[in-house]
Amino acid sequence: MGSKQSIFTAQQLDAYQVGGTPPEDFLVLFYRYRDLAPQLVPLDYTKEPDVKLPYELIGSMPELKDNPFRQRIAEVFSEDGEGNMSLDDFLDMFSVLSEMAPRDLKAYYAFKIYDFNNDDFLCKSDLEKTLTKLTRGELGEDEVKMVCEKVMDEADLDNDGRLSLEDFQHMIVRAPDFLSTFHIRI
Ligand SMILES: [Ca+2]
Ligand SMILES: [Ca+2]
Repeated sequence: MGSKQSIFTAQQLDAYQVGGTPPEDFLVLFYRYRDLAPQLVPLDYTKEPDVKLPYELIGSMPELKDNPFRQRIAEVFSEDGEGNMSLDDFLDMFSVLSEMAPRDLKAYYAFKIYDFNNDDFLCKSDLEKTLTKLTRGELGEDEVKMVCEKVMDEADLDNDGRLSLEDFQHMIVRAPDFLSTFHIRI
């Protein structure tokens, strides 16, 4: 047990707990992270090493590799916006994807993930990309466009032709499928 304690300082462990990751999950996640690249991730984080794992390793994890949004997920949670992840990024990602995460928090990140051009709104083109991925290519282009228009019609409460986070939060109450790709069991 002594070796576990020396990976992080007591303050770091406290901070991670405040961040919402239960302590037991935290160490499990740390080892998951480290196992992706033991040569890059030291067993001493007390001096906060500047380590980032490349997207290729993150995206190949069994929890993500079949998720059509894996690249967007990694981009949204990585500080560099390119999917390369520090341990902090990695912990944030799993705490939001966890089945325990509050729905509002999940919805907030789902919105960011679906906002492909990062302009804080879901426009038609964001929605079309989202639907194509959500249905894993099973819908033809015309069907995607139709569903998209229907979603926009119903969800765009202020009629500005795009969905704000608020529009989106209302929409997912009736369309929980938009959150279902973001539940991950660690
Ligand atoms: Ca957008
Ligand atoms: Ca709107």
